[in-house]
Amino acid sequence: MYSNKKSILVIGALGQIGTELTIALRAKYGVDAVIASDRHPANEKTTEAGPYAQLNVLDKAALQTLVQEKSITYIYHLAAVLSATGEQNPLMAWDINMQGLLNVLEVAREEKLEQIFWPSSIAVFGPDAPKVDCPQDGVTNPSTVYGISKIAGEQWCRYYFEKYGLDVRSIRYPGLISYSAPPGGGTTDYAVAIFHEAIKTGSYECFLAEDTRLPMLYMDDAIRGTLELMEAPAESISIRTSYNLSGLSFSAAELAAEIQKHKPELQVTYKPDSRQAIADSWPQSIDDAVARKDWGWKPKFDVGLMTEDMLQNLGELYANA
Ligand code: AKB
Repeated sequence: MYSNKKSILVIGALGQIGTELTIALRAKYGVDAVIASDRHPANEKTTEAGPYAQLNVLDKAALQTLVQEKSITYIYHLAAVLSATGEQNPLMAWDINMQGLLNVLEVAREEKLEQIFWPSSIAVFGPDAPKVDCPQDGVTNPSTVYGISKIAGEQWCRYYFEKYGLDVRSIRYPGLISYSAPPGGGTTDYAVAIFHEAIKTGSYECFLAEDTRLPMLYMDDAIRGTLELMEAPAESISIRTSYNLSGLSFSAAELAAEIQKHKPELQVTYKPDSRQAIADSWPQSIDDAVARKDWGWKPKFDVGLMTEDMLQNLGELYANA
């Protein structure tokens, strides 16, 4: 369990998950307890929000100095190259995803940190995995470099736990849907872009086919689940690689129809590109029974609630822009 005093470093704090996780951690543990970091230099927005450090996670010495200077005890390491960008430059993706994680694990071991969070992904599963309700221990064999880096990363997390007792915890996130910060370079990004276009232009050309069904999760649920996992008693954590987590599963056409209930004028066309092959290699839905049993995971948002919340929040953001 968390002690009262903690010093938390979020790596990749300006990304899709990092933006919201940093806010949630600051709301829970205090603004000054959470240092946001990213490879981008500080600006007015980042420094006004709370402590910020420019950090390239590939620079292990800089990471270690920051951890020592700020007496960091917890790291949430979110910086990664996602599936679609990874296929454009596989060796770069491998380097950033693997070396970044290894630097965090090594610094955590050397500095005896209390807890680490690192996200894995449904991309660990490839074409051999069950398509429907893919179980926790389903065969993986990923076909993207992103998936390969995630399955290798999961094994490194387990290794550091078993060999050094490092308390690393992880979730295999499905596609995440949120309105605060855009995703970048993923295959599930269409499910965010379609909301923006529904509000801005009323038309959207989808890069996946209409019957492509993928596992997804609303960001509110993802953040709550992450905090719940990190606060769960260590003895209830039976998975030291990464937990399957499920929330939503819909096809591109089903999502479009849900948005059209509120925005009937929305026109959607489908023009699959290279991301279709990645989507086709992944499961359509995930079985998260182990997370439910171990630490009580339960999503709150169904596709209807998620759609209402996205449209309302994005509508307000665009109205005030
Ligand atoms: C991606 O599409 O690459 C990510 C993921 C499923 O991990 N959103």
